[in-house]
Amino acid sequence: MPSELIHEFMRIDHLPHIWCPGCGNGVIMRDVAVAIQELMDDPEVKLNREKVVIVSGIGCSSRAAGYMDFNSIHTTHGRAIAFATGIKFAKPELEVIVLTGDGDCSAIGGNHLIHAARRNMGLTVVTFNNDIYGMTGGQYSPTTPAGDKATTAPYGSLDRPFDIAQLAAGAGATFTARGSVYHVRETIDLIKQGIRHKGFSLIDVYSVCPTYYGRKNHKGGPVEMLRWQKENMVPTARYYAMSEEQKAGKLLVGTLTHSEYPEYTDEYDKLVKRVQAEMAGR
Ligand SMILES: Cc1ncc(C[n+]2csc(CCOP(=O)(O)OP(=O)(O)O)c2C)c(N)n1
Ligand code: SF4
Repeated sequence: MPSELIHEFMRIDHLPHIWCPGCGNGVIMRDVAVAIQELMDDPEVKLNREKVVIVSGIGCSSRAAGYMDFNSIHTTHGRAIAFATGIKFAKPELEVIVLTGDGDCSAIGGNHLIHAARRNMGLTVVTFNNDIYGMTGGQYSPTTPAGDKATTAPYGSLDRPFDIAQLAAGAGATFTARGSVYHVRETIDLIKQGIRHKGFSLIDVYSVCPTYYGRKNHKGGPVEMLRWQKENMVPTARYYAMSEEQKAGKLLVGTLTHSEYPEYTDEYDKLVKRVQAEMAGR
């Protein structure tokens, strides 16, 4: 991260951070900071930093909320979206951004995820998806690929993994996208689109955890894990120019679904006004 950005957006007194060398979390945290900065500088948007709230749960990735110098809250494991929903309800004018791990948002927090998506709550969720529980020692998570190893699956996981973006889209999210720590520029742009989208948006960012997922599954170090993303994840323009054969086994980096539907706090406000008018007319 350039030093101006560190001084502008980081709580220097919270450093050094806890992340392992080669972890993807710092890259995604920077993507979020750059996305915010670019939206603050964009004359069409003029995002007000004072209106940005960053909410996280618990996990290595969730530490980002503590390191970022915004109105931020580091909550409890699995409850980031629940806290964020409460904040958005209390002050709908705030731009509420959730930073969450794959375990945090799709295991213990799975119900909060699907119901916030179903309601189309005006939140932007950025998942730091490293396919494992990093903080607690490498247990498998709902995104661990079937057959891959984890502390709790020493012979390989039997479970079929979730595609978090598909899960959110199926539950009603109106903007879903996939990014990666290799595809920095694309991921920043997707986060910006998610913040600008009115309604529930989720950007599933594929991260790397060399310490647990990489080591247990012989994926090499951070460089090899990033190389995998470079070779197997394809940005939109190139992806759609590929033949079906070329697309086999490749993952799109870009917008996955985008639709319009009334945002929940707007609808709630209308409901309150309608009921107040009815009561006043009695
Ligand atoms: C209610 C509750 N259950 C379990 C835990 C233990 N715990 C802390 S972090 C974590 C998993 C974190 O995994 P993930 O959300 O994928 O984030 P990562 O550490 O990989 O970034 C667990 C199970 C807890 N703190 N609170
Ligand atoms: S355990 Fe994994 S996710 Fe946690 S800081 Fe280390 S590399 Fe990152």
